[in-house]
Amino acid sequence: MRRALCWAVAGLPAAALAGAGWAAGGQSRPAGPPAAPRVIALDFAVHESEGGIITADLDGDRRMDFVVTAPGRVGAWRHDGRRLWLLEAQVRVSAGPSETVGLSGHHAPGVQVADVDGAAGQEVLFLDQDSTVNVLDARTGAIKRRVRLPHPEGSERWEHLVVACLRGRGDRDVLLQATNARGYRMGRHVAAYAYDRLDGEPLWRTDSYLGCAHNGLRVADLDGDGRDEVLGATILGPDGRERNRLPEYRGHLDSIFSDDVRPDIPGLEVVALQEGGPMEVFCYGLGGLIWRAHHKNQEPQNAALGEFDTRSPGLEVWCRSRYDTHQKPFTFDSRGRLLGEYAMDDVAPAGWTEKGVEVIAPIHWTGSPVQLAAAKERHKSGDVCLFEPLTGRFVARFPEKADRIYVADVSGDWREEVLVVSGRELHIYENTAANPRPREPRLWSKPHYRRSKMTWNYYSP
Ligand SMILES: [Ca+2]
Ligand SMILES: [Ca+2]
Ligand SMILES: [Ca+2]
Ligand SMILES: [Ca+2]
Repeated sequence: MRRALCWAVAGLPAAALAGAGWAAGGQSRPAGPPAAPRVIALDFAVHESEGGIITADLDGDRRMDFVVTAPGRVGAWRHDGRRLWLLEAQVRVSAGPSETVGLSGHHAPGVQVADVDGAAGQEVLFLDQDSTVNVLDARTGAIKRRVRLPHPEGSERWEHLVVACLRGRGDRDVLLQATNARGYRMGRHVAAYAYDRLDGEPLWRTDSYLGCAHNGLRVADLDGDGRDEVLGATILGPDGRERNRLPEYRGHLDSIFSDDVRPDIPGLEVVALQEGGPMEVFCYGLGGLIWRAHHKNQEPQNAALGEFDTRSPGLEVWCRSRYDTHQKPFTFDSRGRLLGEYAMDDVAPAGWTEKGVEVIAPIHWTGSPVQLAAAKERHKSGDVCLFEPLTGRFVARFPEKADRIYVADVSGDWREEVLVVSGRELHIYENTAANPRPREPRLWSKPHYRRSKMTWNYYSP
């Protein structure tokens, strides 16, 4: 089903609309003409907080498809919008803050897609509310396996599942995470299972993992040895042993990301944001802390890592700031030095909520080396925008009633699209302007991109 939605880009200068050159980091590249989204009809709505969306090739035709979750529902749609399957299941998605109701937190899809059994085709994996790992044939939705696993003492149930490569044999391992059932809930309990021995003993387990307060664990192969590390204030090696722990800090981590922030340092770096204490941003890796920085002790709360300024080596770290209204974003360079700041009120178009932006993700939209950020209006099913993180300049505004926003490369020309779940529809916004660098490798060829896009939630898109 396709439906043309009319465009309105209120409050933007005509030059921006015409793609008449925007400047960031010395680059000048049109943002591309806005286009009506492609619309896919869903069979259920995604409401406040619970459930989300991921993309993966479910049917093996090398085109990216979509899995959407909501309480009691898991559905899969093909690239062209045809429904592949729909399942009624008590998928583990959670409403509200995970520190009171458990993981996997606001907007988390609670589902993974990977080839976990090594046989033909991909599998879809999710936990249900009863600590059972459900494994489906990704193409048909047929249930291949259900294994109920004992959850740790002091926890309510297993709450978060992530597929990882821990033994160097591909995506054949499963990480499970749970919070303590009483008090301020943190996902301290982690167990790793070989997929083919799900009903046996775990590879390892720990009750002392220190992660984020609001989102489930994420993984990335930090040192490039083909095996994933578990990211948090503690970094666990693929064998479950603690490799690193952030130096003493107060409060808790709010969100966490991984990318090659510092190309001069081997491997990937981790960036995490502190709530409490001096409100610092931490950049660290397997070798320990690289830098910690704050800007006037303002809470960073949300961040986007990306190439936002090509004159500044490495990736920049954009921070949104905490303010409930009148946000004041600021950006650090890859060494933790302040690059700039601005007031959201000075850059947002007329009519944009004074509460600012949320669910902010870096996006390769234009195809130039400089990335933009995509976000939605905060605390409402509102509009979606693309903006320059460094300057705050809004490049495009998509009139929407966005309940979820997700950025991923689904069209196949390596650039990324903006996916919006609005009620019972999925809207896909694609840049129809010519791609200036069509030969770039697809982002999915980077393992950490794939991991990142499969382990997102509201706080760590
Ligand atoms: Ca496909
Ligand atoms: Ca590794
Ligand atoms: Ca690096
Ligand atoms: Ca840079």
